[in-house]
Amino acid sequence: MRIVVLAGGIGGARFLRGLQRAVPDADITVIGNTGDDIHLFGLKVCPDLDTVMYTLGGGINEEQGWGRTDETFHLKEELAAYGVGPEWFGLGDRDFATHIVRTQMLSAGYPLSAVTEALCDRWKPGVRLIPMSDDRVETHVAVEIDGQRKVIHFQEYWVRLRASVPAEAVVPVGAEQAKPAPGVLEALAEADVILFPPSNPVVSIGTILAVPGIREAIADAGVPVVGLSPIISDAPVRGMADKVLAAVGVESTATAVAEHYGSGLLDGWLVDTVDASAVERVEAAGIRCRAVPLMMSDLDTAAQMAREALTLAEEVRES
Ligand code: FO1
Repeated sequence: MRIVVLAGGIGGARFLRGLQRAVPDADITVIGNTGDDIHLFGLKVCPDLDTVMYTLGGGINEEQGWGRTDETFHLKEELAAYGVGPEWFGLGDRDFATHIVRTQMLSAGYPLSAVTEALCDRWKPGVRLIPMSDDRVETHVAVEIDGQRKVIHFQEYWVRLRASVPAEAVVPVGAEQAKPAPGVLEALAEADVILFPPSNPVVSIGTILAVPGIREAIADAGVPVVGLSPIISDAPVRGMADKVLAAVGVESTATAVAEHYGSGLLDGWLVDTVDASAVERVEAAGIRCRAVPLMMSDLDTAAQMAREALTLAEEVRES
């Protein structure tokens, strides 16, 4: 079975681990979000691609869900000693190696998709990880701080500010001019099922859908598209998705997120059992809906969630 998954960071990566456990023989292609990318110390950092690569490759810092395990921060300390910032983004020594190799290859002219493939040669994540685009896309957030309106990089909003101020607007800068990376449209056209894991619907999956051609390819794929709600009982399971949902005028509920994606895109939607009352309204929106446990607390629950999503996809296919 050929499965294509649009993935952001931590939630997407943990779901993918469950999916691999649920269908070990499946051919899984991951279209990774690159809107979180940030240039620091002359290096290109790709947080969502690295979170998928490290999580499935066995190098992730499990508690954090990002960065490497067994990290040290000598480089970070030395940079700070020179007064070279920013200090609010925690890059570890082992993680730096990934960004140095990536930046070296990009400087040599390799596209991000080729670089990602080369990095995955080491990590062997067991999926094909393709960035949504080889073109630069960086999500910026408009905020008002001390009465002054300014636009900051998503990572500064997310990590330095901890999303503590409302996001007035969230803009994937460069998305309109970006092209899907090689293999993205082909994978979508050949997929037997397409999944939206519980990643951030705005800054992760929304950013991938903002690359011209990708939303259309999914809508036209003619195969079941099934998503899993990242919102459980009106709150994001992790992260601060509600902060950016508000910026795009979507309330933080499982139903609202399904309606935000729309029945033109989604055929099926899984909500948590506590949101069982949402099923009727989601189905009224033309999207098949099931209430199943979505609190992805460990590998077994992630695997069960994946099985539920694939079961719903088959129900959709037969209907
Ligand atoms: N998230 C944080 O909350 N604090 C950090 O210091 C931090 C550093 C970091 C370094 C590399 C990397 O790949 C990811 C990192 N993240 C950090 C996570 C990052 O902000 C992700 O983009 C978000 O978690 C959303 O996916």
